[in-house]
Amino acid sequence: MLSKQMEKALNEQIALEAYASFLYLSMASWCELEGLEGCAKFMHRQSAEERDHMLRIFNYVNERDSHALTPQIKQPPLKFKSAVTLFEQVYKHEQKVTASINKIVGLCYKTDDFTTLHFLQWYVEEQREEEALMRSILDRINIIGEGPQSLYYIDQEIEKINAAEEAAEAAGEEAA
Ligand code: OFO
Repeated sequence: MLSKQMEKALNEQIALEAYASFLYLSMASWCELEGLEGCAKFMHRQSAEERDHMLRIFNYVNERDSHALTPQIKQPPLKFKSAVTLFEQVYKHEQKVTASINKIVGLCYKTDDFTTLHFLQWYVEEQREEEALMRSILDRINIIGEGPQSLYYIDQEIEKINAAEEAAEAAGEEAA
């Protein structure tokens, strides 16, 4: 069984991952309305991934004979100033998630919960990858520059990332 403190921390993490899933879904919707098909597809995939992150923790908490709680989700923003501000917000949110995971890792050491520590290693690696991906997207956007004409090129760049991720997923499935 998890300690009460760990159960609470993991339930808060469930809520954070769930919020990320809804935030990215809202971003996907906005991108679709703006005609940014590549960005919309990207955000839909991110949203689905975050739901998966939430469920992994959810199932882990119950598996440890503790109580996983379905979180209340606050309303995410519905509109975004630009593609740049949207990706800046994603990056900022991912940094927040990383900080929260690191805090729980710290709690694992403090309470000698090495089972949860082992479980969280996947998240530590995932956050490193996510932050690096978002930083590379922001770098590309900065190189292209802002403005209405740039949007087409930004969307094309995100489409390239979508294609690479789909190819990686397909390769993973073949190997399995
Ligand atoms: Fe699950 O927070 Fe992003 O990856």
